[in-house]
Amino acid sequence: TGEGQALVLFVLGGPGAGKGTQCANLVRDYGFRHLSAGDLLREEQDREGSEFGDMIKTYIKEGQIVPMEVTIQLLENAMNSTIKDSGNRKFLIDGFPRKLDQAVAFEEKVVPSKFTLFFDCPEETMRERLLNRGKTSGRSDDNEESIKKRFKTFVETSMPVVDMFEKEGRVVKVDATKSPEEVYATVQKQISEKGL
Ligand code: UP5
Ligand code: MG
Repeated sequence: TGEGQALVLFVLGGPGAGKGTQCANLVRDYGFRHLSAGDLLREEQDREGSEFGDMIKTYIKEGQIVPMEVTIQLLENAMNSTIKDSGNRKFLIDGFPRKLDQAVAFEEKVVPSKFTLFFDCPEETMRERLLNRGKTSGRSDDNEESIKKRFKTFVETSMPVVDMFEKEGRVVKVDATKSPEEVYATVQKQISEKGL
């Protein structure tokens, strides 16, 4: 199917760091297809007849990580249909991998990433952004209680993925505290140094 030849960037960062916001900029200017693992899971949760709907719902509300078989399958399906429908093989994989074994499995079975774009942001800033978004997002996890759980999972389970890639010299780290425009200017500068 050709996903083995895809160009993949992982886009990681804590809850509310601005992954989705910056991916939209990169789609506009670089022609990537944006695949948010969280969005794919929420779609699957709402899909009529999904056998995983209830399970996904619980995991998301509790800030827990959905078993990777489900997420990887959704990502592969989306990649394959993008390649088939448009020929586009450039992907931003947003919010995945969130656990070390997911990183290993994806890079072995699907395709190695070119590098990881990591949005670095303190919790207090992320918390404010999420609570603010929660006023209108309708997301079941944009509330105080779920946000606390998401932060804990991020620190304990997902940050080790970034640390592993960092040790391998495969992370582009961006300060995500400034305005969206300023953050994007940094992203553009840093990825151009990586040949994009
Ligand atoms: N905003 C953005 N940038 C800003 C800036 N520079 N200055 C001021 N405001 C800024 O942004 C969040 C909010 O902040 C928005 O209102 C935005 O306008 C503003 P956004 O770009 O949406 O941030 P993002 O990092 O994408 O935040 P998101 O909430 O999507 O991150 P999460 O990682 O928490 O959510 P995700 O959807 O990836 O995952 C949700 C859940 O799904 C997980 O907790 C988990 O339960 C499950 N999941 C899995 O199990 N496995 C996966 O592989 C993926 C998800
Ligand atoms: Mg997002």
